[in-house]
Amino acid sequence: MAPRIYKSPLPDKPIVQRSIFTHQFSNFSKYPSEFPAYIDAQTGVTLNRGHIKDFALSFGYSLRNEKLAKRGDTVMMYSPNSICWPVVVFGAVAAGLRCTFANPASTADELAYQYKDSQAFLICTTRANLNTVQQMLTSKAVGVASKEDAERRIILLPDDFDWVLGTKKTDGEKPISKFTRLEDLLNLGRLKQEEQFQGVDAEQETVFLCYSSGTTGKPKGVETTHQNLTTVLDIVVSGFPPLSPTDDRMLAILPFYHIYGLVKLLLFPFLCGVSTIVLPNFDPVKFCESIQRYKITVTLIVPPVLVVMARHECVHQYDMSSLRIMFSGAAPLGGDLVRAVRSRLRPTNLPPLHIVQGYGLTETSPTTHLLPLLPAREWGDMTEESKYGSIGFLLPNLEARLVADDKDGHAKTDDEVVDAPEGERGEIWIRGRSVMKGYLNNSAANANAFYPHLSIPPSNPIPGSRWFKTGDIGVVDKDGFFWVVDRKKELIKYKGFQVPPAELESILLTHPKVADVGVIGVESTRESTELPRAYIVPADPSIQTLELVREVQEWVKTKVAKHKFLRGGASGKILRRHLKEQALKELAG
Ligand code: 4UW
Repeated sequence: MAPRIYKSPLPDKPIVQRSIFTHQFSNFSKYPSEFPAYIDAQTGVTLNRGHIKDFALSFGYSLRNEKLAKRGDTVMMYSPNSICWPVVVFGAVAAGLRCTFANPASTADELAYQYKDSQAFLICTTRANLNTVQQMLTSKAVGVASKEDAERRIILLPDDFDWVLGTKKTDGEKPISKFTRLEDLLNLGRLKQEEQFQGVDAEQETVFLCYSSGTTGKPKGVETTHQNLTTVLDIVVSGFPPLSPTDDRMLAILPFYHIYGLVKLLLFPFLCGVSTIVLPNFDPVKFCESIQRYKITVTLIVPPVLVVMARHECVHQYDMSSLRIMFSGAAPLGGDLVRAVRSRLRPTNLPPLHIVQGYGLTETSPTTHLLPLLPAREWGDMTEESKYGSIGFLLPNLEARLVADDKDGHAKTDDEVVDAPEGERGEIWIRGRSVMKGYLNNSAANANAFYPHLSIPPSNPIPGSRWFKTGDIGVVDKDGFFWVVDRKKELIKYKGFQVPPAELESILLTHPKVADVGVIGVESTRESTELPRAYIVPADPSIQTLELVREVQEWVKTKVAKHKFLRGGASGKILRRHLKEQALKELAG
């Protein structure tokens, strides 16, 4: 039977063959170079479009000409959000390098895993993260030869870009550093934009390596190519409500190291000529204060931010009237929460505040679906309210299927892949040019993640020709809108961050008092997130379980970044209740 393939209601965009750097700067002359590009929300220090181009090409020049890195090398960025990010990322890309991005809260062990796996050499980091970096580089796992060798790999990012711009108001001396500093690499020369991109194979060349566990196992390097990014940016532009450089400003609280923040907040606004106001993390007061101060119109968030907006008193202490759109993604968003935030933030005398969703994965670069602003577009008699909770329609250049059965991933022929009947649920499969090239050096994970195009030899896959299995269960309604209704894969999402159960389990198994363990996510409607919870079999059965739970919970905190802490109830009471529910379910089944 022919597969049931869903397409976008929007027309396809032409596929381009150019580097992501050329693409990012393709609209450069359309907007004045004095126009603010990235603004530090707390200090107001601003990099305009001209600065970004100038600094990126200068950093790229130094990387190449100071022999810090050669074409194809991987640079790691390990820093909270700051206005240094575009300089580092665009500069590294201009020099023909790959970038990998680490969670700024990563521990030395987590960092070592990614540093080695991505084969990174240079690491750009902040003064605050230096200790962890040095610990990582000199650890057994990485084992650099000497302290000097470790120091040679570090590029220190400025705490304060005022020094770099020469606009620092005090006459104090610049702090002395034994490390190469970003600012020292910004005045040695400048690449000519064109010369860097000869020989870029946009279809095949990997430029970003974000880390995702996919459907199972430990985090893996996701090979995102230039063409994945140029395609996703172009299709997002056509699905996103129109933005105006003069009227719109976007607030970046989502981390740039995660694909959602990276593409939608670091790359996308610059391409559209819109200013991005950068905060290092989410803090309710700073969030509201920044919306008032910079008259933010668009913000991209995760559902737990909306929970805060629905409850925190600070929303009434600041003027939030500039907000036009809040885009939520990375985890499910319920209609009740949308209603609660809308009525709280938006008195009826103001233009509407749209709270809509996007959907995607690290592996799809990321956006595949967006909910349009209704009824701003011509969508018959649909109202915005009727689509609360939907992830919207498929973006152009992509195809989707909802697969009811693929023999648990072992389907070998097209006949063995059964699509869900109309209106029924199935696993979302996606195909198109923005789907990743694959997981880095991991043929087993790639074999699980893709269903091949059977008429094309797997040794030479045409980009976008294979079906990527998302591990999410969805349905499509009569209007062609998609709804994510369940997750088939193991992944746990804590406030939009990935928590791979296999990673936590392998760490927990190294604890001497733990004989066996299983990690799951438990739903918290109050916080609108899942919470990671471990079930432990003690090595010594006579041990006090509650004490062990507490001990293990504290111990995990020394091993992993904050979002992976075990939060899903440590008390015996909660555990017992849950186990009882579990037992009842088993008996009923
Ligand atoms: N509803 C339910 C959703 C949703 C969702 C994601 O960490 P990753 O790999 O990637 C992300 C990407 C988020 C994102 C992408 C594009 C976009 O426009 C946007 O929105 C505004 C957000 O989180 O995790 C991927 C997994 O996260 C879940 C889902 O399980 C998916 O496989 N997920 N978005 N709207 N679940």
